[in-house]
Amino acid sequence: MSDQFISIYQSGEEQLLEKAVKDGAETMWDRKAAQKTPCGFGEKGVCCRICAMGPCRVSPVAGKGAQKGICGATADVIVARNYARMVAAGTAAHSDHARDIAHILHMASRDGNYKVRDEKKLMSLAKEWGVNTENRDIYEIAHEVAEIALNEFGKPFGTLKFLERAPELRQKVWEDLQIKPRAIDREIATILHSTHVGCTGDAESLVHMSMRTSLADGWGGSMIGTEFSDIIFGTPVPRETEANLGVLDEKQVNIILHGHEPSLSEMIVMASLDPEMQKLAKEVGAEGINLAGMCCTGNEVTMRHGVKIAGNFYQQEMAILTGAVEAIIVDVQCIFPALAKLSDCYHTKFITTSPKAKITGATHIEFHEDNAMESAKNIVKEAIENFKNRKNEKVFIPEIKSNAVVGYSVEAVIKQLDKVVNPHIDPMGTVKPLADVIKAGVLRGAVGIVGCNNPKSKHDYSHIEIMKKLIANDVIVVTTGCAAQAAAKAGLLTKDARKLAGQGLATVCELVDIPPVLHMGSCVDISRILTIVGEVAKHLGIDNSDLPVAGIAPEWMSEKAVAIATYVISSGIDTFLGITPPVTGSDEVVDILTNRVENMTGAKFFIEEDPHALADKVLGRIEEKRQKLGI
Ligand code: CUV
Ligand code: SF4
Repeated sequence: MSDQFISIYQSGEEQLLEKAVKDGAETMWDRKAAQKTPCGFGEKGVCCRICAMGPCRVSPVAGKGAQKGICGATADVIVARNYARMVAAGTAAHSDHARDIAHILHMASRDGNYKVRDEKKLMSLAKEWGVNTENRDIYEIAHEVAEIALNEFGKPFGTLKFLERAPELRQKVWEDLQIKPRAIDREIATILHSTHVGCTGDAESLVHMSMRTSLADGWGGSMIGTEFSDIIFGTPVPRETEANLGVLDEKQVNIILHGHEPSLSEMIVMASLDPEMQKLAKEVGAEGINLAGMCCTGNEVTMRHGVKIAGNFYQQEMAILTGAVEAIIVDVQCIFPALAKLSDCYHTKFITTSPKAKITGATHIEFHEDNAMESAKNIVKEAIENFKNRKNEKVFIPEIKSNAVVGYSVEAVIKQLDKVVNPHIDPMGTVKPLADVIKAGVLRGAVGIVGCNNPKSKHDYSHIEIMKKLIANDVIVVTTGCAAQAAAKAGLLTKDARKLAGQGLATVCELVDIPPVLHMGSCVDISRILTIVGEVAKHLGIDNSDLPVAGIAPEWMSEKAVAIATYVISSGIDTFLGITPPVTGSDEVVDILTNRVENMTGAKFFIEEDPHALADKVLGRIEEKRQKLGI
């Protein structure tokens, strides 16, 4: 195996942590140590502080210790309620992001900062939603489409429009289970209501409601986030980039983009290209402006502009520890509040931009969409002017980075697949070639590997071990979020990585000209994975749950991940978690999630903390599905 593929385990992180000690900087590891043993009640999900009669904590062991909270809620109810609230919070985060993006389309104009970049996608969505497109200005259509999307959040009647994109068999499952989400905000509000003290007191009902709410994320908020970002900023196409902290450049003004919504990061990308800004950078003695992304905003800008990836979730502190970052610009989600104090140890400016995520100790420069370019330039200017404050003796950039190809939207994947279509026999522009190779067994299956980093697991280790094992066994991997960035750093997003693939997958990669692990974007872009799985199922005339596919979140940590995992299950796709969720205090809830839910949705949860055992289980399950399908 070439060094490139193991570099992930020698990424300079140890040196940076040593540097932290020397610089007197505190990191997550110091704080983790200060936490000592995690609270066993919280870990098992049996701590309730929903009302002021409590907090109550009940024993996770039946027949021993307090079995009920003061109101009489059992461990089952408390665990399920806590779980439901995680789903609600995760759905809220993705969907509130989507709402902002829909507002951006609503304000887009021909001469404004935000434009329609993918007219084709807009027109097809307009058609899908019955919007009149004849003899109308493209922006008039855009605004009407945006308004329909905005109404998806609060419409009083009906269910979400994007549900109709799912295979018919899947829609029938949702119909029968009565889990078709109505308005997005309504599902979030309803579950908060139902988990209020003295409301739902039944674990199964809470899981059932969680499924409906989570679908409002996957087939609602997240899908709106993806589709509208594509319309406004362009649908991603494959492009080359580099990943890991080595992308930081000693000679340039380094700006880290961290967070989630492309509305901000896109404008920063534009602002940094502005000749005025470039000139300013030269004036302060830098060779230029070097943008580098982190977390999902990093994914958004890398797949549309090739902006380099500085790292994933766990590396946000590492980036600052290099002492080479002029500014870390954030908007919402997955941002450590610790960055404020950490930045103080260096010259780094920690700039918050969203009224939704202000952080004590940060420099707050509010980003206004209606004045986007101006705002973005002000923020970039702050960073440039900070270059002169850099202390060279405090700079250490680990010289490690890998090449990667990113940007496989569903459209881009289909375009690659067209390479093997004989147009005299088969139609172009479909997923048929993918369905064919899965059916033939050249590919055993397809797996989505997604999610965060978590200090409970060695950084990126589970992501990479699982990916390597799956591709070696002819399972194609698609990836988003911080998992995708782990793959990028490990060199798995290169066409070269094909040599780690089994013979079947390697051949497919060769013919279709793709890496064995495909970068599909940010967390909201898991909706792209739902779309492509659905297209393959439709093509074969079966349901998602019949396909040899699975979802894995090896190192997840956020509530968003719980929402995602739940909508993936509800969409009929098995989900494997590498970190145990706080549900083990209730045998009932564990039984529902890892067993009974299969009778409802055709898919279930698997919890397995050992990455190699997890990969084996995935492979076993894929073969089971193949056998059932008779392929
Ligand atoms: Ni939205 S949710 S740490 S950035 S994947 Fe990364 Fe992805 Fe988890 Fe956050
Ligand atoms: Fe205790 Fe019930 Fe109040 Fe929870 S809702 S804190 S279990 S009394």
